[in-house]
Amino acid sequence: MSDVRSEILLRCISCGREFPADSIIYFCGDCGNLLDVVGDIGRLNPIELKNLWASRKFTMWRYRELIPVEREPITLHEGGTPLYRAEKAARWADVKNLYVKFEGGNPTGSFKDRGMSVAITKSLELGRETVICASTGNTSSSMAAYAAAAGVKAIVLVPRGRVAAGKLFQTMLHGAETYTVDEGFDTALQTVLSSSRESGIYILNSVNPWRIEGQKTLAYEVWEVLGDGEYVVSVPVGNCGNISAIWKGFKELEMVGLARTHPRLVGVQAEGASPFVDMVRRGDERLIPVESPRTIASAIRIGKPVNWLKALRAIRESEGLVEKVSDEMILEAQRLLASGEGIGVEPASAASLAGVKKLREQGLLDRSETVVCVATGHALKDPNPDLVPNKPRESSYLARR
Ligand code: AN7
Repeated sequence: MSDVRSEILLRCISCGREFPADSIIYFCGDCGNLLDVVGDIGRLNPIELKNLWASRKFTMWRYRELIPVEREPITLHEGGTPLYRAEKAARWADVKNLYVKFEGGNPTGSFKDRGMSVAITKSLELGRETVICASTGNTSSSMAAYAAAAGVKAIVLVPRGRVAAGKLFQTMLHGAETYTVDEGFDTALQTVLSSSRESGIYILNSVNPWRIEGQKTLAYEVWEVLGDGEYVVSVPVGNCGNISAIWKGFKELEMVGLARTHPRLVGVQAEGASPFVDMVRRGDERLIPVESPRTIASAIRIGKPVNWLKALRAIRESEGLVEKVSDEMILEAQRLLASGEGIGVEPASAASLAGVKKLREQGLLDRSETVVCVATGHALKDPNPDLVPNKPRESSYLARR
């Protein structure tokens, strides 16, 4: 079947100005807003697509008709992650059905691998030999691994002393040239954006619209199992990229004619880093940055999410909801998933489940709902034995038990 590659372009999400797909830009030259990758997907045949996808192995590249790259992709077998039924978590959050989409099952242990597979492939198409990102740790781990696979040089900026051990280790092990900033993620990203304006080094943060093209495939995978959208998808929110990507995926399923409806999206932030949730609740379109974001969930310790406008549309268009949760509730959800379900996730990832419970407690979500919680990263990313009450005991106690 033909695909959408020939008519691909970049379009400003605000003023609609269009740019050729091979432009190396992240923001509209006119109004400064973000860009979307768009293609004429309406003319694809939904039945043919469905059969083709089902005939391929379960990685995100089974959806390649909707992933606009030209060359053979750089892949480490990303996507195709498990969707677990989680009954104890459903009882804990007080909803009828609950599933966990376990993105920790990706090659470097987070959902970022979906986006990096596409973005690194695009880097090669565009002839970029060096890539750069700012990161709270998962983006840098993923970029470092995919850059290694592609033979491209990786440069990383991370907040000093505030990146989880597993992530910093991965970033270094995969060979990224790593720099630290004294401030948080938001400053690191500003530094990347301004340094790249001078150097021309290709940015692989989620301002890069090709990242979104990979991450949207999570929606296709959930849809393949659960079908049309009579459910809620809960997503931890930091820089607002992933929830925007997942929404793009669900919308495209409708545009292609594969789905008749779409799920409602729920965006969850940590209480100490909740500029997006606060804006949605105020009902305006003015993101007020949080100067010193605080939360145990270091992955989403972000005060100035760049993709907020895309994410706002995801919540509004899907008739979704937002919620913010305490660190205590995040850790409780993490322990429940790990010791009740056998699903090990990092704290930021547990925010999606904690948010569902809190929405239920407040009566904002119905008990009859089917919910998919996106568990964005693996427990081993952020090991912290001090936070687990279950401590090892000396072996002589074994005889007395
Ligand atoms: C586990 O790695 O921003 O809302 O630099 O690692 O798309 O930012 C990580 C984000 C959720 C939030 N869960 O996603 C980074 C980074 C985990 C994450 C998010 C992140 P976005």
